[in-house]
Amino acid sequence: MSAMIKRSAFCTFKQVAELTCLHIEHPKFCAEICLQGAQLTQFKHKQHGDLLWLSPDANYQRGASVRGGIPICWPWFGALARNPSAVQAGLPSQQAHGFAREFDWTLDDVNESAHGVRLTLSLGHDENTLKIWPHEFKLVCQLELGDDITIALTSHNLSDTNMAIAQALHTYFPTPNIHETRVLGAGNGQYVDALDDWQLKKQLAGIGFKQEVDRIYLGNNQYQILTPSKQFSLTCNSHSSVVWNPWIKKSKRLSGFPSDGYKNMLCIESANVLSDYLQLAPGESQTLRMQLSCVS
Ligand code: TA6
Repeated sequence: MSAMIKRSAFCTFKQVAELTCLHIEHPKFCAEICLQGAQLTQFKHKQHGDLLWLSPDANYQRGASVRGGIPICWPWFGALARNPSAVQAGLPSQQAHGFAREFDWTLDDVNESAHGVRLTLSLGHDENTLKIWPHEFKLVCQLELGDDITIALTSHNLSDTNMAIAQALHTYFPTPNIHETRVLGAGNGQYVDALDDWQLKKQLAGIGFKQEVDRIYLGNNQYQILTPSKQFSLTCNSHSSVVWNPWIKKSKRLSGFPSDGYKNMLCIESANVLSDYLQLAPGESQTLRMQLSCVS
């Protein structure tokens, strides 16, 4: 890995507290990716500014995702018990959002140009992952960073049994004021309300924020996120997504999260969750793709 970075024009390794991160200084943007979880934690475009929110209280510690950026939730989403039975597969109760975000990934490739930087990182099974999840797999994350952020997360089933996976790219967006932020693109769709006994409900028009929101939207929603300072576009190829803001009470009990942090962030998560989970036959692969742009 270090030979690759030695040849790089824009990338250097940096130690941030307990984590090894790749720092990218490109003419178009600067960014930070932690090897732990292949987590893009910071992305600042030279014209558009920050496309991601990073908590001012974020901890860079082993075994837990950094609060902000784009944590990768895999091979289950949220509480294991809330996943489809095929995904639970009789596993004992474990940490929320799976284990991929808690392990160091390998940096396999760095491809640089005047347009941007394409990084490829991977995580494979080993004795530690097999203790948690008894499947042989390879997970490959390709990040294309330039004027936009494009992520392709490919799950490979290397085992001789079927594999059921739920996943999410848990993207934290910045906003100067959550009270004046709206999300379009889910209108007339259905969602499961994780805060109201997981009931199925109908979304009418745009999503506003006046209380905690924790919803799983069904369908291939192409989102527009309208904040007082910027407008983002988020597209993906899956048929489920999550919209979350912790609001006042939950903000107080989240790790690495300031008590008033809810005012300046929202999560829109490109996902394969609930009925949209992945089923991979032996040898099969599937890719979750998302693209995040700042459109004004
Ligand atoms: O995506 C929404 C959610 O499932 C919330 O319920 C909340 O738990 C959030 O993820 C953050 O989870 P984390 O484990 O990263 O603190």
